[in-house]
Amino acid sequence: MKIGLVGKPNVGKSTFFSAATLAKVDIANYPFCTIEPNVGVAFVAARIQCPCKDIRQRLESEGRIEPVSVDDSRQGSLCEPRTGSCVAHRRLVPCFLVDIAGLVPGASEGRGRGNAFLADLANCDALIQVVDAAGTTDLEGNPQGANQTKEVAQQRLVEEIDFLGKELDAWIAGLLSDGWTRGVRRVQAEGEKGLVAYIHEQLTGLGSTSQSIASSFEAFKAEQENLGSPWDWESSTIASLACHVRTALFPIHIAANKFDIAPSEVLHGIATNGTLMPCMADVELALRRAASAELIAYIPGQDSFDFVNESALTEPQMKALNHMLERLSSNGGSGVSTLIDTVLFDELDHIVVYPVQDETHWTDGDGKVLPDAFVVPSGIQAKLLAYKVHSDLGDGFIRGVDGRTRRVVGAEHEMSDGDVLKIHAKS
Ligand SMILES: Nc1nc2c(ncn2[C@@H]2O[C@H](COP(=O)(O)OP(=O)(O)OP(=O)(O)O)[C@@H](O)[C@H]2O)c(=O)[nH]1
Ligand SMILES: [Mg+2]
Repeated sequence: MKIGLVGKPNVGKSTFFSAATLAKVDIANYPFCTIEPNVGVAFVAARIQCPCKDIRQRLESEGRIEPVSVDDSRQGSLCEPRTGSCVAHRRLVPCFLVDIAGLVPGASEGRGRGNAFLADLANCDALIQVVDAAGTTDLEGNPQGANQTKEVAQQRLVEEIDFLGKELDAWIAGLLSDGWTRGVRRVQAEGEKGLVAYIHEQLTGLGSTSQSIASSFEAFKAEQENLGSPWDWESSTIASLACHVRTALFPIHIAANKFDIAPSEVLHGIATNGTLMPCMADVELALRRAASAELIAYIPGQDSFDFVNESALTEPQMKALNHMLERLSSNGGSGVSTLIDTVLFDELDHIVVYPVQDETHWTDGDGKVLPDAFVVPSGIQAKLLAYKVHSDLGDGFIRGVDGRTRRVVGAEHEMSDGDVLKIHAKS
């Protein structure tokens, strides 16, 4: 799973990226932690508690282990995650983030990083546009002073959101226009179906599916009057088609950043086709750093934190942290990890499942408890999950066994959030 961070200069993309990917060293044991400078791993808490909670309950009820002691640093967790971590049965799973710089006017015409920039976007499963909700910068990112009025901030915000949409629209319109005559010829042979197939083929690199193209084509048609035949379409008609296709292919979620200095009610009436979340990326970054230094105990996503080492704090540090505590509680959290969580689990509709080799003890071949947590589309079929674990497991799939119910399940069994599955395969 890969989420791209995009936005005009100086809005806080890199701050958001650093904050979201800064994990305490003991959980950052991800093999790809530094793949490229702008690619990192954010650890997101699974929504359902780790199944190691079920194991603990069983063992406790059978009197085989003691209840959790107060000094247990893992607060009861028994699993052995290969990546991420688990404390108090809060299992952290990896999600890739990419800091994509280079949104400039005219990217679709090759300005700035041009097509390389757009190709970076196309490689992501979802996009988060970081915007300056405080209106302190213009479209090129030049500072315009703090303390902007709500009207000015809103006007800049709308302009900013439109700007990315228009660049993407122009790029897609370009891809469609490139072979338009070829597409139109298919209409003569196959009717409208041929045109839809052409659009789908032109845009497969962007993750288009025939279904998403067909439905955005319907929405486009419903909006147009006297459409006429495609060989007569003006470039504005193709642009409108591109816009419909873009909203289907690239829902854009918005991190309304710098919310700490934004005028009140700035987000009222702002329309988007994805999630809109107030964010304070620099607050999140400061808190994660303080947590890494073991000055505070902070769980990303929460609206407060505890001081753990007050005597180590200087007076200015104490003051700054108290100020951030206030901001956190008045905004209901910094928004950073809440937005990633919402995009991953709600917008992209993913779940976390746990493949194991031993359906009784929920271990792998080496006896490790629940070592793997896979982030997969909700309802994924057992056999497809097997392919994600290993292609041999998919090819040789015989049956699965649900770890909780011990029921045998077939290749088409649909997985739910928090499921534990043993896969039997021919070797
Ligand atoms: N007040 C406030 N400032 C922020 C916040 N997040 C980032 N900033 C500041 O915004 C400025 C730009 O942040 P960057 O993260 O470098 O922005 P960017 O979008 O990566 O900029 P480019 O890489 O130039 O495109 C820095 O001075 C940050 O400290 C926030 O939540 N609140
Ligand atoms: Mg940057």
